[in-house]
Amino acid sequence: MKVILCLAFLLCLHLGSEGKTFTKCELTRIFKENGIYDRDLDSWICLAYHESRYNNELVNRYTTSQSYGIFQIDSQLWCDDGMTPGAENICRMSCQSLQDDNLEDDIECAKRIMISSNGLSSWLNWRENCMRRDLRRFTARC
Ligand SMILES: [Ca+2]
Repeated sequence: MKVILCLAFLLCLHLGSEGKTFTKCELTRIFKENGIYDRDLDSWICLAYHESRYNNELVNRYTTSQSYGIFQIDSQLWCDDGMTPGAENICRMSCQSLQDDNLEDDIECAKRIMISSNGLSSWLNWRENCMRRDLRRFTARC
């Protein structure tokens, strides 16, 4: 009995810590619905893949801030997580909203980041893994 309880507890812990992981085809559909042009879809999917492996609950902690969600948006500038000193919250949203299943606000914030800086090049992961590469596989068969 103890063993079963223990296993159930571990399973709950495991399930509790696991975010929603989208498929590339789900993301393709959601990005289209939120105004991403067809020609940009593979770039956006590549970005989401290299930032979070499509997992919207991913949080990475750094010395002074955290990054959240599918695009790993940083709390220093873009969202408010209540624990980042001097946060600017330019997207006017809570960072926790970057971890739910509704990606509309995540996409709006990502667009804002692109407009205010260097487009998709604002993300180091995009420059290192997506820029000037053949990205067709990211939207293939979707
Ligand atoms: Ca959201």
